[in-house]
Amino acid sequence: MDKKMLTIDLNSRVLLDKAEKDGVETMYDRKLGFKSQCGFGLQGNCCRICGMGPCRISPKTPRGLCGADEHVIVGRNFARMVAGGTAAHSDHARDIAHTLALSSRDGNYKIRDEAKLIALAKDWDVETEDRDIYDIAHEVADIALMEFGKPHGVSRFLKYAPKKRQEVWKQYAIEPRAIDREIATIMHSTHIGCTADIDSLIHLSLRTSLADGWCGSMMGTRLSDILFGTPTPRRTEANLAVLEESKVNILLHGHEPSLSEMIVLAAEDPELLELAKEVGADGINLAGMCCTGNEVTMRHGVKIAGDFHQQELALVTGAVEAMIVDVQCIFPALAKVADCYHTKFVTTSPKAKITGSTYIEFTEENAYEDAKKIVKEAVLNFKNRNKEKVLIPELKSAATVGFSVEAVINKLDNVVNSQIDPAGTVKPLVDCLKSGVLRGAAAVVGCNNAKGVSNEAHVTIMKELIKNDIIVVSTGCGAQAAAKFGLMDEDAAQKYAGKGLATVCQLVGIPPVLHMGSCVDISRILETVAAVANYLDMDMCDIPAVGIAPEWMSEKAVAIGCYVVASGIDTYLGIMPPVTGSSRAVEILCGELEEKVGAKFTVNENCHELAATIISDIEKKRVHFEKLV
Ligand code: SF4
Ligand code: MSK
Repeated sequence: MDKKMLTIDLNSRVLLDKAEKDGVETMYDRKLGFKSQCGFGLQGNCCRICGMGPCRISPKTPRGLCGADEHVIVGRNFARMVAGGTAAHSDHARDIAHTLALSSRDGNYKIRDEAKLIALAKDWDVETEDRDIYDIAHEVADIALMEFGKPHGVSRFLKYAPKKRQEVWKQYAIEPRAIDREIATIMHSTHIGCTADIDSLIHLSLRTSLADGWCGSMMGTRLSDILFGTPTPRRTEANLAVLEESKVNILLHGHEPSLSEMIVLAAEDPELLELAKEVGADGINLAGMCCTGNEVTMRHGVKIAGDFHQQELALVTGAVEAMIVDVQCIFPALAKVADCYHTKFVTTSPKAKITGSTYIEFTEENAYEDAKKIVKEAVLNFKNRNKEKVLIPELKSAATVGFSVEAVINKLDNVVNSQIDPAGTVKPLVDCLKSGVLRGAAAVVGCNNAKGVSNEAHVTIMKELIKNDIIVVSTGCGAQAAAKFGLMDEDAAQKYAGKGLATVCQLVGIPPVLHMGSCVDISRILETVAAVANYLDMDMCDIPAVGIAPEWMSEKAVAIGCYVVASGIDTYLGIMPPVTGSSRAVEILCGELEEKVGAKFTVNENCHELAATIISDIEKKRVHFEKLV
């Protein structure tokens, strides 16, 4: 098989050729090297939870040594994926809360959105009158940090969901308690000799996932907005052609904005710009990958170099002086690829040290100095670039990014008749959904997965949905796929959208696919659906809105899928999770959950069929919705 057929991104194809010539191995080579994947692993029925294992379930060996059957083994593995994903998102939030605790008027981290801080403080009964904004920030940070380990009560963020949804969570007993407690409970319950009941394992998974969506992730987003500013729409460009031959190219990859925000500042430092001149460069060019890329593009318009599957290929351009990473979604393979060029692969977090990288620890206490040190390394490395090895591919697309909930509402105000309607609400969106001008809304989110063709499912599904007047919002690497393929440019509405959506886009001044941020920012999507449901006094499961992860791959995505379903939003996956080893797990996840939480999973690895199912399901949901409104 031609490995270039494993991606639809033409820049990636050019660089796969170059990698071959340069003798560089990439994920695409490794994929071809894997003749087939382990069937037990694919179905989720291999257990290595205790030292007697691994135990693999087959017709001849239907139980593990302890007697666990396929349902127990699949359920435990699934629950542990949810715990892993929740831990990653929430630990990110914990770091942001610590950063908020360090904020000060004359320090590295300042408060950029005071109104959001005051609103959160009031929600949490923190005194705000006649107090210094930083004192308020520190108290809010302490309360946020308590959400990880508080001994009593449930998540403080549940109250942002519609009342009816809160009732569902109470009734089904999935209101999450402290974040760390939920993660620890899963790790304990899935230890050998604990929970051996698939219904219970899925129940635990949903409760833990809600600790991610309606606590960890939501906290990460809100506190990031408070510290770094709530995103507003801005223009940018996407794909590897954003690298510049004449400049020092620095790639920011990973997740937490506390590092990338400082790098953005350091890249403007006159001392470093002068140094760049001295080494013969025309300046410093920052570009982002994965969710760090999303964070900095949403707040600063930093260009998007690419997505998860392009991280190695970015280095293959031979034009990157430094790839700076913090946590999550970083290929260990980058160390080897960087070795083939002059690129410095800089790891910065004690949580994600990688053999073969240059480790320069980043600490929030010494943030600006650390960031300067890292950028200086990159600048000094410019002189080591081998011009003969440089190939920057040609394609890039323009995009408008930065659609926080506030920005969406602000845009909607463009069509409010101020004589009749108040500004600052989701009423225009509700009106479009009610009238059927927009048939529904879809969140297309998540990663790239080597089980499929990179970007194909994302782009196919998004195009089908907008053609059928379903507005799309996107985060994570899905958002980067949309930006790369021109779906986040305003003119995409006229090119690809149905008549209703195209009209709305033109009136409001938005593209048909809205960039809402990084993986933790799926909480922005939850808040938007909640706002629509609240406006209509409905539950979230009554709104014609769906979640879609066409190319998901990470444990974080499993946690996200679970909390989106638990929030009452039907969720569609383009890659089968490792649960097919248990018929009962499939029955619950893809069926019975609907009775309990009002939503379920649907999986289809054929993206055309999946898109058709989604469109038809949204139309079915409209019948119910139209009766209610
Ligand atoms: Fe085997 Fe049971 Fe141990 Fe799993 S927990 S490895 S099924 S003995
Ligand atoms: S970065 S979790 S590959 S979206 Fe958030 Fe992309 Fe998925 Fe990582």
